[in-house]
Amino acid sequence: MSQLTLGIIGGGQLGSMLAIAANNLKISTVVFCDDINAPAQNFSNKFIYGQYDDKSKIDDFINKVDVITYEFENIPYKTLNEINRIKPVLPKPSVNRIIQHRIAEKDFINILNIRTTRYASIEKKSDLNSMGDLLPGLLKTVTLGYDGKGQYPIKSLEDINSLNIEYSDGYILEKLVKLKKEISIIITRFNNQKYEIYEPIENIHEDQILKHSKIPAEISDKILNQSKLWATQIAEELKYVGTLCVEFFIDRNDNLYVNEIAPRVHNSGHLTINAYNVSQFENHIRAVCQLEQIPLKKNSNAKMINIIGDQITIYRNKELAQNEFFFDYLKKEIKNKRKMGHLTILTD
Ligand code: AIR
Repeated sequence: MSQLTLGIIGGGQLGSMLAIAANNLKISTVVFCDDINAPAQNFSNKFIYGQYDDKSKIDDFINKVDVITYEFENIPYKTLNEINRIKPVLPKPSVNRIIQHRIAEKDFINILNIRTTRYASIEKKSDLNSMGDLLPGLLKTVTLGYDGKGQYPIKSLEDINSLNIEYSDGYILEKLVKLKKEISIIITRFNNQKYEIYEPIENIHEDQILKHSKIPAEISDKILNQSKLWATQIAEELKYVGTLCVEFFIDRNDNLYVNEIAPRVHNSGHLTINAYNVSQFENHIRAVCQLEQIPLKKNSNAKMINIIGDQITIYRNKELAQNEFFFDYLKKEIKNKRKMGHLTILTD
């Protein structure tokens, strides 16, 4: 039995599913989170509640673990870096620093000759006046924000007047593509330069929140191969260790664009728990803890439905069919637009 203890920074649903996967591999877990009600404490061996800049809590956490990972890209770089000086943090904090910053992230992708949507940095309101050709677009905070938080659709320059935002926080304006489909690739890179890559997942968003995911994605072979190649190039260039997700747009002319990178396990990959021999979570643990790499095998096609807000109360009382798998995130408070659970349906 392994004696390894994994530290997980962040305690939401992704942390929960990582802790469960670690536990199945006989690895104990300590979750460190700034939310006293963090759901992952229900699945970890230990839980440390503290702010991410609380030195004594950070020291306590470091002392209890051998290797550290994180489940949320919004963890401050400073915290990750400080911890990494003493015990290994994987993926390495410099990866998170690039991806936390939407402009640095897109610049990095473009340097690899991989297409993104067009974008510009917005530092003050007047910067938007000359941005007509990036409209319709999406104005996003450069750092922080997820699930549509800190994002403002802009159809025309008039829309700017009704915005009540602090431009000095730093924004990016991204031109919208004429969207046909969204897909994601989940890839795990191991320390030894080897990969396990899942087939593309097709995603449907509603109100900027992921609603459904399914495999197989209905896409051409060209898009399938290109998306896998780009995700592999990104993971390699970052010298990434662990599971990473690349989200893509496909436009009406079948052009592929990288939307964004998530340096972590990803919501669209929840279906890998039931559809594959090894889930995205288990693969992440295997990579960061340097365990054996197992070739991926799909056992079934699948569809995943995100359960958002008060829909959770319906699912908590729902009788499940044999091919349905429900996961309740056990979040203390039901909030509008909050991801509360998911249901995976194996389709054949
Ligand atoms: N998460 C991370 N990036 C995007 C998402 N959805 C997950 C993480 C994080 C949790 O959402 O697991 O901890 C936060 O959810 P909430 O509902 O507390 O904001």
